[in-house]
Amino acid sequence: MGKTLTEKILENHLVEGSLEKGTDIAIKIDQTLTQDATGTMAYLQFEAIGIDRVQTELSVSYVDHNTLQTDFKNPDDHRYLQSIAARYGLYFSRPGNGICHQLHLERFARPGRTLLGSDSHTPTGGGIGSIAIGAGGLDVAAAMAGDSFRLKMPKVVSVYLTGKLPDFVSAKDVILEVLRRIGVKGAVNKVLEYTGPGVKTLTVPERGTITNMGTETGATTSIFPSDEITKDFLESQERGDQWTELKPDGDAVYDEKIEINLSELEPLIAEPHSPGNVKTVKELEGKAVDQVCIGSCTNSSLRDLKIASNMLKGKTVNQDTVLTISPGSRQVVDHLIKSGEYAYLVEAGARMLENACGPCIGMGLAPKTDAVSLRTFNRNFLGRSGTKSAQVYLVSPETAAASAIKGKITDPRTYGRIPKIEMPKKFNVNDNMIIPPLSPEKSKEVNIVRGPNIKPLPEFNPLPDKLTGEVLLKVEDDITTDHIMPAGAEILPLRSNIPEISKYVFRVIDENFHDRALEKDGGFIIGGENYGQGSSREHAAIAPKYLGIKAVIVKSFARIHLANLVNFGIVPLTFIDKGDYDKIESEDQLEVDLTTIKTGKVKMKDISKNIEIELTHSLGEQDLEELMAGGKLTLIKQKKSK
Ligand code: MIC
Ligand code: SF4
Repeated sequence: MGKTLTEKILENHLVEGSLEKGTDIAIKIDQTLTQDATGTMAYLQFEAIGIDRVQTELSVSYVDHNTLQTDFKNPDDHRYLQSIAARYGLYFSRPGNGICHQLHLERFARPGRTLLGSDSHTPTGGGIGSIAIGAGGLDVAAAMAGDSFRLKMPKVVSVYLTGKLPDFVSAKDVILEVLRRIGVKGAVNKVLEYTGPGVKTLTVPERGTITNMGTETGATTSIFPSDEITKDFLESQERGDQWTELKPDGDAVYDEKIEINLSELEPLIAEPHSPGNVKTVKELEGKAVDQVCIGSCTNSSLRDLKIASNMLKGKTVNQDTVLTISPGSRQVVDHLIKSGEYAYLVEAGARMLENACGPCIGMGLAPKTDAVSLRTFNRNFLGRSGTKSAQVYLVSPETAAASAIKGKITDPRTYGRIPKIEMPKKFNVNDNMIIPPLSPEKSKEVNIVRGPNIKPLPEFNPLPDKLTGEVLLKVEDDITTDHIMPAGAEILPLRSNIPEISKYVFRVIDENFHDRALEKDGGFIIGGENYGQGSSREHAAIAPKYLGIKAVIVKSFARIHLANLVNFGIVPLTFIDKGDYDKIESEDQLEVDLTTIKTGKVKMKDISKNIEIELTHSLGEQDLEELMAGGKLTLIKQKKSK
């Protein structure tokens, strides 16, 4: 039986288990990436593991999230990260160099390699034919220490592309179409593998846009084959020697198939507050727009900014609309400057921002009260922009540019002149903002620099057999990590300070959560489907654990968050009968008996309602060992001290 590309790469990296779908497997990790907002915690954990040098083929530490420096905290973290990279053998991408995923695609991602990143959009690397997976910082730290990465062997979905994108319709519309069809939990524990004749019509950065935002479907990752187009891209980045052809077998068997005719697509838009709320731009045309933001790891490649600049050439941004541009990398800016296209953006009145995540994660440029903000980004979760009342819509660069000019939601096909863009044969490669690893001898002499905001890691105890306490919060379906542990300019600088950041847990939906959790000495969270979708931030587990959360009991979990809960000793349980969700209320007293957890079943008493409910989980033996020890790090340390 023929194999899919996903199966081929996973098989090459298999350390434990088999290719049987849904079973636990462990794979060897070739490359890792971190960014600053998750990296500080990941490296504190790496230090705690106590390895002298990273064990991977390549590990890169990027700085792109916490670049707004309103006090000492973020720059202190940057210095810490730089010193860690020098000490432990990593590449360090300096602040200002660009967004991790864009940079990794340009400079490091390789066909056929595995990449584990402490950021949920790591699958951008799937655009070049790597198996690139997002994970919590501790899993990335363990991979840097040479451990394999555990996951459920995913099902493989063929996304079969035919045709060719029409003018003004782009890669963003492809992934919005996928989201329109399968929604934000449609690909949990699945890989979206792109196949069919339409694949060859898409360049690597366009493929990266698609695999990047595949994250919003809950997919483990997304991947494109490595073909002649991949070869051209690698050559244009002076990395031609890293190319290898990769494709599925002709008779590969897929678990599911989605067919998309690119020629039939039209501009799409995701409405607030979920990337899964997809409509056609036509349906919303004419709505006044206060802010347009172009950039983020989804849409900040040279191609995307060339389209935007050429559409804005000779025009002025509407007087009632603010346009921001955050390019993906210095390479992108360098090209735009040398070709003169940067000037088109400046002359049109765009506010030119740093090469960083910026407004995507609420790091500056928050929209005004009740604003309509149109963004080329991948997430529009409530409050993420920094303004809770803002209505954020997700669109392509074409739709964004056309709307910025008109000041209202505009179908770019009505724009008129078709912007002709010319892509360079060779990119301007300049790695002078990437500091390479030091030799093992030199690195031993490096001192780690720690600012006062970097607090020691909290320690967690082994779990007791019985968990008791109150339901502190009951929430609905699709609760995101931006609800659990919000980000933004005020909170992100606290990522290396768990006691401080824990004050903001659930802040967007429940202002008193922190105080109540402490007052009640911890307790339980009840949730619906797809709990914890979104970011890889392990702070969404560590901070609740710090506040005494014992178990999270839901209808279903998002993949990365589930792993993070285990990593920090919060018991992730699911209802066997989803109807039981309705029986439990906030403030109920619960008692959860963990003595049978190894059987896969757990009994819970709702003492207030005097009922018994059966729960289950999807954890393997090793997960359970880590969980019951109080978390993965506790277990690693215990094993080391023996
Ligand atoms: C995001 O897009 O939500 C982030 C910020 O990049 C996160 C990582 C983080 O919270 O630091 C992600 O996607 O994993
Ligand atoms: Fe940065 Fe936004 Fe991409 Fe997350 S989604 S890595 S915040 S640009």
